[in-house]
Amino acid sequence: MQRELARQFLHDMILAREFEQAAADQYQAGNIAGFLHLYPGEEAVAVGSLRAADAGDYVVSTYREHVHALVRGVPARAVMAELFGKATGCSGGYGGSMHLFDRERRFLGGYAIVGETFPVAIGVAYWLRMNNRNDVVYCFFGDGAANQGTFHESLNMAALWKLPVLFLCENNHYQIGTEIHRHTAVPEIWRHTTPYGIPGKRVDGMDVEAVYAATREVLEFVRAGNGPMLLECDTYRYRGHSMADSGAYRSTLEVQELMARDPVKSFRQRALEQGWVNEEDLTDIENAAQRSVEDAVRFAAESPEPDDVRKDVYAEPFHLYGGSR
Ligand SMILES: Cc1ncc(C[n+]2csc(CCOP(=O)(O)OP(=O)(O)O)c2C)c(N)n1
Ligand SMILES: [Mg+2]
Repeated sequence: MQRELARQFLHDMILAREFEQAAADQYQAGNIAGFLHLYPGEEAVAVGSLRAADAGDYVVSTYREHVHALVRGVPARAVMAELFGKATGCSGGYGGSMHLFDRERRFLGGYAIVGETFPVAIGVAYWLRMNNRNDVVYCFFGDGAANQGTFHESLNMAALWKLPVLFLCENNHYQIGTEIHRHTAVPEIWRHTTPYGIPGKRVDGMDVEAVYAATREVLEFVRAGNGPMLLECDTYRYRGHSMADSGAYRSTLEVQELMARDPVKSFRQRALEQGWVNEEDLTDIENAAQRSVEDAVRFAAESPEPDDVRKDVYAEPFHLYGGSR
């Protein structure tokens, strides 16, 4: 592993952990409304997979997407301001936590509906194929989403048309409070692509290096025109499903066991042992992450709210305003 890449992983994962903690604090302080789904525990998935992407690749994500956006390069300020519903947010303050969007970075959302990402991703991939483009579409989804009809419909079409999609499953073993063996008959999600002739693979999602290596392999396959592939990342979320959920349906022992495999702490340790960083470097990375998140919160708090709720609403004015617009 190159030193630079190791530092990048550390930077991203430490920033992610810091950002999500600040988001939780701001939610509790009443500065963020609606639902808020946080990512601690799953950092190695977003960082390992997205750091393997090219700048031209597209990303379609779920409602647990703050860290995907950050790793893709959306500034922390723009993400936090969106969480606050401010005009300076990456979706102009109209989307909030579940609807981050950044056209320039090809980050196409942020979707609140479970399974909504699949048709969007294959639509983009179809366009790429029609235009002979070599880019790949990342389609993030959770273990629970694998039971939606859209998953199977999209797999079928993606296979038929050999679409350049990386179906990336973040298997955190829970669909809100329902554990995977209670919601999915065959809990190995990577095997669900078999009837469609799509290869699948599983990787330890708590290990950023493993996720990075597996993603590179999958991308190579997809970019070569072989059609889609699925990568299942075995991971865990440390917090509840959203801020409204304490996660009390899980045993303390289970949470403790997974906490002992913390992807941020374990890679931190490994990077030290390998001599990729020293304690001083780590302090610098941690301080920089803290400063950047504090700055993002300040920026979000001081930013104005959107001033026109009708902006970007595409509807017949007659129905909305009685024809008197
Ligand atoms: C179509 C649809 N049904 C139900 C919901 C309510 N809901 C929100 S998140 C969620 C669980 C999804 O679990 P999973 O796909 O494993 O993702 P995770 O939250 O674990 O990342 C459900 C059922 C929804 N948003 N959309
Ligand atoms: Mg899940």
